[in-house]
Amino acid sequence: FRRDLHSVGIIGAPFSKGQLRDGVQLGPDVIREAGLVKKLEGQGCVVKDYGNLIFEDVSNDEPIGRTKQPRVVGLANKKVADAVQRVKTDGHTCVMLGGDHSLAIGSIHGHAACRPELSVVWVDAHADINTPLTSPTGNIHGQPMSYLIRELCTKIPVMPNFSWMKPCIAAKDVVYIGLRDVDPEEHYILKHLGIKTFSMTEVDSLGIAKVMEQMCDHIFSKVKKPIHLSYDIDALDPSVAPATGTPVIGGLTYREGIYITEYLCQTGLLSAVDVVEVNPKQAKREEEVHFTANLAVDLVLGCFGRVREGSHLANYKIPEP
Ligand code: B3U
Ligand code: MN
Ligand code: MN
Repeated sequence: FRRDLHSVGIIGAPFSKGQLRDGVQLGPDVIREAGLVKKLEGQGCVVKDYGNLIFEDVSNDEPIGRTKQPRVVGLANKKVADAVQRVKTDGHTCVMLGGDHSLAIGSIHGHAACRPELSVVWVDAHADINTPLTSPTGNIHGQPMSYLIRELCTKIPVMPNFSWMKPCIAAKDVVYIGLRDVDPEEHYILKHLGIKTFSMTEVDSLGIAKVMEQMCDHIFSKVKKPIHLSYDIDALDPSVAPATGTPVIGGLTYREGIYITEYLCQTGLLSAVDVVEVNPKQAKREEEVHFTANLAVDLVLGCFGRVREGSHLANYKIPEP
């Protein structure tokens, strides 16, 4: 068997304004405090932590239609895009720690600037594919996919601080896993564009192993493109990931969640990973913060070679007395 050497570049994105709950900006720090860098190094990764991005405030960021705080979200995502592009140019697999899921706009855009042909694996309870005109809440964290998918470009209004971006992903290159809270308008968009989805129903009926096989059959049907994994912690069941803003009952188990990362690691094509929506202020007890953050760390470890059977160095010898 083969043991890949992973070079990992970490970006913290302490940003919360794609939604209204305070606390999700603390995600990068609680995930680091759970030992992310040390644990990655402990499994043989070479890690460069680029630290946290600093996001500027925008005054008078009035809603546009229903869309809340569009200017500050647009500006923050430009920063994320530039940072991800830098990490990719430096030759690492990029890990973007959120922050809310609006940050996937910048993360995927920056990734696509370096790898024009990308597949996106979106692991989430939600589809996050509302357009600014279909969104029931106006929160941009429920909309990032609609900005990124080429087939939706005529449905997205012009918005301030978004002129730096253009849609860069084809609908056929997107796969969802874990869906269980999809708005009717989003459901229409998913069906209309023929996007491949594995909702919790498919996870139940097929099992996670078949889901991953079929997922890969879909995204690798023609050429093998680099994979962008965008992992919303609320894909996991609230019993294992309670510290998040919009928990939805009936989610992935810890084992299913980890299996996704192990499987994607095995493809050898993981090129960037987002871990978003960890919100320590949404926990009821301190303990919940810790197991949600530990879970986030375990997901990243799974992306970079950790396997549950254990592993050892190629030159290991049993000590002789
Ligand atoms: N679909 C709803 C709710 C939502 C989306 N993402 C989260 N919540 N976390 C919306 O606001 O677009
Ligand atoms: Mn999400
Ligand atoms: Mn979600």
